Amino acid sequence: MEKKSCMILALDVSDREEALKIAEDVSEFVDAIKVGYPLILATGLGIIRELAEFAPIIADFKVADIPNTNRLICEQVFEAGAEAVIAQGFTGRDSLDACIEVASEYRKDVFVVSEMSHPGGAEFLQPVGEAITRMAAEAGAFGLVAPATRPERVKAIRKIIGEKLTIISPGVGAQGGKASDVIAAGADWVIVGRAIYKAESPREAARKIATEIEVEIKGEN
Ligand code: O7E
Repeated sequence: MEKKSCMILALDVSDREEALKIAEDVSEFVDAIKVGYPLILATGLGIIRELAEFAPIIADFKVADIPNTNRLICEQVFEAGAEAVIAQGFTGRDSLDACIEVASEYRKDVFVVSEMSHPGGAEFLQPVGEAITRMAAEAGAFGLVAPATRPERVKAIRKIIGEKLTIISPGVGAQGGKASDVIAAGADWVIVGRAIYKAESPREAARKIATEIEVEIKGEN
């Protein structure tokens, strides 16, 4: 996945036409589009190939099962045309290994959720987030999913993985995170959903966040 705007669109709408229109409108400002249960359950897995015309697709199924089931899920996801899949880390190393094995067969990537951005993410997952991060690095994942609502946690995860893995970070906008803060904390990409797809002009909203990130990155150099 090429790093240009450092932004990923979370396309959680449930209408096919709306999804395709938003993807086309904002494609200039995003490096990838994340699709998950809301859009795929509503429109079918074929939406991945349709959207791939505009940007690489990350399939957010938060895969969290036994190794054999994880393998079967990942095969479907990559056959459907996704460039990457998102897996949960809490199911353990063997389950994650199954996702990474399938991804490498297809020459695709796996992102692992270490901890989540919502308030409940601090309840059970955060205390084991750093252990999950280390496991994901050892297993050879491409990147981690870390919360934009807690830039200090992004910083801590970056410290553990160094420059070896990437970090994608959801929680910007509707959940209160600020794109420039999370990039400054060490995320490679921010993931933005409602702040773009619910905006009056998704294109203008995406442009604004992309500019904020660009200013932050230029300021660092
Ligand atoms: O709040 P929004 O509308 O900007 O959407 C955020 C998206 O990121 C949404 O699809 C949600 O399911 C996802 N997400 C989080 O918000 N928090 C997390 O901790 C993890 C995810 C996620 O996508 O995990 C895999 C990247």
